[in-house]
Amino acid sequence: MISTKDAISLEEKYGAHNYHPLPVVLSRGEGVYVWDPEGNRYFDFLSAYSAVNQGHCHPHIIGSLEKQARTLTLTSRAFYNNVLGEFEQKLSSMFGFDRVLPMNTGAEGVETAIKICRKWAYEKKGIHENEAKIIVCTNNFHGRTTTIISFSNDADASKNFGPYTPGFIKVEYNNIEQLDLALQDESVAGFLVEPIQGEAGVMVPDSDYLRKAKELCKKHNALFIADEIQTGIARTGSLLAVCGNCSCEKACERQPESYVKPDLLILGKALSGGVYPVSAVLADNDVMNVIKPGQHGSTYGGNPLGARVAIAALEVVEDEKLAQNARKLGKIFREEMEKLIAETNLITLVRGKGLLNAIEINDTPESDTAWNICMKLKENGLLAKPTHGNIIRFAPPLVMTEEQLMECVAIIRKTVLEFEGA
Ligand code: IF1
Repeated sequence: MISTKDAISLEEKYGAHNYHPLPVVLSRGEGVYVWDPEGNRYFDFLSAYSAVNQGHCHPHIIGSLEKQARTLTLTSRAFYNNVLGEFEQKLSSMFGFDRVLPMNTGAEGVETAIKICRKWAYEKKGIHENEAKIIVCTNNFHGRTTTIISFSNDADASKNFGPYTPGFIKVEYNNIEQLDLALQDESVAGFLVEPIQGEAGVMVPDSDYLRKAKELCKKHNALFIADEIQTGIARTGSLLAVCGNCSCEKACERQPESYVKPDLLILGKALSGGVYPVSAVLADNDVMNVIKPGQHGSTYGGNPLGARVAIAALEVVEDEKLAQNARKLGKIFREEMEKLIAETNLITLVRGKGLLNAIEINDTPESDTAWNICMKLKENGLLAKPTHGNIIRFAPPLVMTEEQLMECVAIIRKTVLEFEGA
């Protein structure tokens, strides 16, 4: 097998340099573990940015993939296929929406939601053609297309990729007054929001923010659009982050009072357990039915292989009660980090929900301290990545056991205390 050194130098020589990875090469994965070519084992504390919630190479998902791959992979939507309907039914009933529009990547899901929202605004709300605006939040991350980066305020994501797509207004995240003000504009079609901002450093809004935002949207006849690509599929201790404090496997079975139902829900990443790109937009009839034949689609969107994989990935979430596990382990993890914070000056805080957490390192965003800690964590057998310089995101697969989590806590503890002593 190719060595770590050779694999890295091939990428360095032949790949576009659009990433700055931690210098570790992964050649195998199983559950919460990944291995490098030299056979070193690591706990995966990134889970491919929450795509691998079900753990690496989950046997049920891979079994479904193998079987379907030998049977039928792609038909295009020029014809029906015998798996898509089953997938759409499963997704609709699990998340409580009338209809599903399947795509592939997260960014395509976001683009789809934007298109549906605009079309709804012209055809249902009566906004004048080409005047619809969508409200977004500061420090958002919704993907990499030219339209999506048009409303990013991260210079790396947007600078020199213009001209930018018009039609977006920015308000401060977690600021309900600013949202209220922006919604006064009658040409506003919707509000696009991450229920917890991932890339921004796992920013959890006030507990009533989403509910109030939804109420304001309703009052002003604008669509509440939740990007749950990263937060959805059990990551935050609920099936969706908008499920609030309920951890059952269906939205919204048990605690309707804690649920903030979006008008448009965007899913991706763990919808397919990190096995094959599948994203989807969910909506009820009054919104989804603005899309008519020929008006939107994708060659691969809704293909039988992806649909079969996604059905299996959702079954794993239900069968293994991943939302409940994420909730339980997340609580333990933050408690353990609080204990560590009491012992060290290197970490200033821990925040998050379920198993989407981050710690802040006591140094400037320009420093390389968080990066160096991640390098030490790697040497000690745990993989995590810094974000925004001094924040480290911790998001292990949700199939982790409490015993494994405590082993990881011990690695983090040892690494941080050693680092501080050095
Ligand atoms: C990369 C971040 C995470 C997302 C939300 C849409 C998308 C994403 C809320 C687009 C994607 C990824 C993409 C990945 C890094 C990663 C990320 F740090 F950049 F922000 F997860 F935290 N909405 N997030 O988080 O989905 O088109 O990529 O399938 O390398 O850019 P995609």
